[in-house]
Amino acid sequence: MASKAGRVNQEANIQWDSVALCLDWPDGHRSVFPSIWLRDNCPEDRDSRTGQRLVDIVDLPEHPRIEDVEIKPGSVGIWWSRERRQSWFSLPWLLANCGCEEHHEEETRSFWEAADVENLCWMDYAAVRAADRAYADWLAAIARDGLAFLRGVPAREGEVLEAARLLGYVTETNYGRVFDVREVADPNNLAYTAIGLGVHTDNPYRNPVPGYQVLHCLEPGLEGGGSVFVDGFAVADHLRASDPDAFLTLTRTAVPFAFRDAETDLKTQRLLIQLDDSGGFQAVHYNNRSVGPIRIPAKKAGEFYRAYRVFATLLRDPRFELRLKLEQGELVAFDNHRILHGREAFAGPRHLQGCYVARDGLLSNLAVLERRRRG
Ligand code: OGA
Ligand code: NM2
Ligand code: ZN
Repeated sequence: MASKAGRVNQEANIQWDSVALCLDWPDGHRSVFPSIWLRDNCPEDRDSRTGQRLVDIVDLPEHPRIEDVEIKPGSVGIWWSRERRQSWFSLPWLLANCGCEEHHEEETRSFWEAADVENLCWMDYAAVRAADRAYADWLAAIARDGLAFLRGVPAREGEVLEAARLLGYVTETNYGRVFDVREVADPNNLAYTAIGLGVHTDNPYRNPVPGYQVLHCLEPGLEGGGSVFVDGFAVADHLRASDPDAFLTLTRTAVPFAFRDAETDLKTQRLLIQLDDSGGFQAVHYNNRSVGPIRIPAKKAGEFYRAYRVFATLLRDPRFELRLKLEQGELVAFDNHRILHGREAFAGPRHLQGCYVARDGLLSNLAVLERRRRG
């Protein structure tokens, strides 16, 4: 498929009737824009300062008709029947908003497994903070791979919050704005003990589930304490191919998750594998420590437990694992709706600081950086 950008500098062949505008681009692609869609997107119906729309769908004619079309280099003007107005659309804008299947969101994520871990992104904290280009590269790596690392993050308390601001807005939870992952005397969560944790996503019992997680190593401890990361989408993709029945079951069975301590009582239900409206991956949620009793008809229980076990077995297959030990001053940021993380049991004074970041900031920051780069 030719890229959209490749087409925008060239003129299109334009045809129209009263209910649609049809643009044939030089590479043979055809875009068809229904008159109601064009009428709904008239640029003059937007506030010039904010770009926000000033009209509501019910303010528009139900069956707007195109009366005439005027063409200038790079843009097309539409005269509307029974309205004294002409609306101008730029050709690049029309192409960028073409509604055909082919132009729907292209996959920008790339799923990885153990064999690919050499390609995962490690960058220097100072470099990412010093230059927009490096900053954008680091964010883009998280968007693509679901995680990226930093080294040279000063091992001081609270620095994780500074680093987290690179991604977006920090989400405060019952664990605080920042949480200390270390062994404590009276833990409310197994994370605050020295035992190993199987791969999981955090807080599936919360609504919404925290979007990103940042973990910063202040003190790696003496023995053990290595980290494991798994791309949940790579595993789910493998499951889709290798056991379609199990895959389907996990995309349809809501699983209860819960967390409870003296002050908190969180409960919600999640699909372990959640798809978007076109069958792409939306989220993977998995946390053996906080699964509640699933309420399921007896005749469906067998298939659910089979599917759950097959998925859980794949999640611990070394084929999908990235294993490393975070050293002092190293930091990982990862998509908590995609990447599972775990740790080995440890001994000695290990201390990580972590926080959660809301989901929408990363792509917003990346888009703004990209906008600035284009000038
Ligand atoms: C957690 C967790 C990882 C670690 O706190 O949820 O997974 O390396 N910690 O201690
Ligand atoms: N902590 C580290 O989701 C979980 O319960 C994992 C989260 C306590 C914030 C642990
Ligand atoms: Zn965790």
